[in-house]
Amino acid sequence: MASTGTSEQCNIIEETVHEEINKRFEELIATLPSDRGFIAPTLFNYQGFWYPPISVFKGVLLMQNHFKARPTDIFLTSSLKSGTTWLKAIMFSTMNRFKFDFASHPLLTTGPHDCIPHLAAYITDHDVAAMPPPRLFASHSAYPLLPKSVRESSDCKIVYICRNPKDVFVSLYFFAMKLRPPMLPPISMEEAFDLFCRGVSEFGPYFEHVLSYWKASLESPQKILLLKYEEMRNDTVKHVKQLAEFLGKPFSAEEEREGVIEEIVKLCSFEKLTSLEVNKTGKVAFVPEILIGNDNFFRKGQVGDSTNHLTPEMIERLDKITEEKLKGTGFTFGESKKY
Ligand code: PAP
Repeated sequence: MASTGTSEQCNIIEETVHEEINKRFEELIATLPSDRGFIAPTLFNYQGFWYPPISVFKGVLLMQNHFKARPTDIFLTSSLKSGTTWLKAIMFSTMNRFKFDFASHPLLTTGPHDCIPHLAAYITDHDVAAMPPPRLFASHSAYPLLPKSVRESSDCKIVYICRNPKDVFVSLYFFAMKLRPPMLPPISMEEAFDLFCRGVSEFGPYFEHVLSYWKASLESPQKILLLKYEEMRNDTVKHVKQLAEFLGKPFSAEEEREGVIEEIVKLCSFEKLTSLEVNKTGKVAFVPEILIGNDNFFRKGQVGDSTNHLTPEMIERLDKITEEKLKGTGFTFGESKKY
């Protein structure tokens, strides 16, 4: 892939860099601990977190070594199945509310995942330096694995969303059942649950992922906003307002009077997004070789669905792990009024 400018103007990844990363990737993979994945046949533990050996992992290496943060950058970060799709829609429509009207909004014809790219996938074949500010990116990487320039920037913003681990597990299991290649041996819910409890799941361990952002948010509250899926479900308007303020784009009194926040909430609601053709039949390619139907990112969108799928023993085991992991951290997962 050819560069289209000087390194100052453009940081599209050069072919030689791809070759170097491929070499490093092959060397790394041979040395990393591995285990079973929910979706991928094998996961590799890189810097304490589990990655599938696909181009996203290579993208993480590219992102860590070649991405240069700018003060205006905004990151949406999350572990899998914590509310990324929903927050992408909310963040995109909040940040771009002066550009688009609700009757012809891009979200009516574009899936949320195509509105905010995942940096590790996107950086492999896009010129991220050419993107106009503010650049919005998503990442499933835990905080310590974000590029150094992002962690060290005192200006760029990070919004992290987390969710109750029981619902994350159930959501992830059903997602994996749809996306796991049919040639792989099946994985039962019990096997997957055991892996999750041992901390093995794509981009996990889940608790360490959440706590990495929790700790960072305590150190830099002006830089990192931690949102909880359940609390957002309880009062979405309040959280969209909080998000806009955090991102430096507060709603004016006039916007509030005109119901702009409610419009955003309605546009991004589970009901609205799932009614759209693009989210029923459209597909997203995070990396060129993998096309995923947008419908896979919407299932029930409920809080507490895990109680319909987990046995009392599973709930007890995961509750106990949650208690142990969170002990002394000051962090608690969100709760729902309807839970
Ligand atoms: P990802 O990590 O693969 O991007 P992510 O969007 O984080 O997935 O999580 C998907 C979950 O969010 C699904 O939960 P469920 O399996 O328990 O149903 C999905 O239904 C839910 N979700 C997607 N869009 C919305 C929305 N607009 N409002 C509320 N929940 C949503």
